[in-house]
Amino acid sequence: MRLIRPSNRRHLTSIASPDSEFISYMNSKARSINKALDDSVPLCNNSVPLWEPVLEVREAMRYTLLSGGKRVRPMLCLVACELVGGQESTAMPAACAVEMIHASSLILDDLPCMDDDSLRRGKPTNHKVFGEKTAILAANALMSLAVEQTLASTSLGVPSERVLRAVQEMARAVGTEGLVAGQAADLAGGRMSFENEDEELGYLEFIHIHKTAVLVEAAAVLGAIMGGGSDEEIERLKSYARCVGLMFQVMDDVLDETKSSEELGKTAGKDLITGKLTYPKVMGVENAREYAKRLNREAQEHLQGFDSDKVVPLLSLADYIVDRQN
Ligand code: GRG
Repeated sequence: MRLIRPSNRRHLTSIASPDSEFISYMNSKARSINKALDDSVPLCNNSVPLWEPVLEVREAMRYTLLSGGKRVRPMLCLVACELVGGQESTAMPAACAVEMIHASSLILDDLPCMDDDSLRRGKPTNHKVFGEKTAILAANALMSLAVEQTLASTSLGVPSERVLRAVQEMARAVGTEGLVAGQAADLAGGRMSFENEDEELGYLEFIHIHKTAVLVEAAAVLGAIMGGGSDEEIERLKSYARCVGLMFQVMDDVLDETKSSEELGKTAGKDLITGKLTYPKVMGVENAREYAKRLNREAQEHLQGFDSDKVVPLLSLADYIVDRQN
């Protein structure tokens, strides 16, 4: 893939709008990711049809996995791998694994006992179509498939130490140092009382880092590990991805408050109704937008030192996230 470095990218810290070349780059990456995801959950085993109840779980897995997400996380994984000198194909199983974890978390998050949502990506949520029991089974099956996929990278010739390190990073991103911690803090957020605004902001940042940024971070780290990046390269990509992940969630909060359900493909304005702790609530919409822009500049600074041409997709990805409309 050849992305021309726009002239305003000469200084890595400059901010530009995502260009059409980047959008077609993203679409082409999304096409390879979608193909790999499609192949990863077949509806039969070696052409033997599955029993009806098992088939239903596989259909529920495919429903969320293949229902048109933006594929930001797997794309980041592939680009990180290429940035450190690896091939896209080397990181594809890990990229799919990260998207499987994301899909699993969306299914669980939408359940009535969690965020209780009925609309996701403009379609009924998983449990609305398949029922709660099947949705929970599908979410768990996606988690275990994520591990299986990553381990299978050894068959592509990736050294087993890299694969084990990737699985360890992935597991950490899901548990009480990652998604689970963020979700638990988020669910309790509305009931918490804080001494002052700083404490409230600290709690909010904890939620967003764990609920969103950690998986974005894992995507970049897994890609860099699979591509054979040095520890220093992995650390720099991790710092970039943490800023991008946090910025992603700040913008998610802003969009929830400023866009319609039709524009978002999910129930808009829900955070306000449920009294959820969000960045616009704590600092106002305009300050939240400014904060996202600051995080974008910080993210781009972490990329200094990498090849200035190869880094363009990551600069554009950060711009895309801060400017996104859904
Ligand atoms: C054990 C996997 C697992 C999770 C348990 C339920 C849970 C803990 C965590 C929920 C985490 C969650 C849903 C965070 C929201 C992150 C977020 C910003 C989602 C929207 O991401 P996009 O915009 O979605 O990338 P698309 O639709 O484009 O894929």
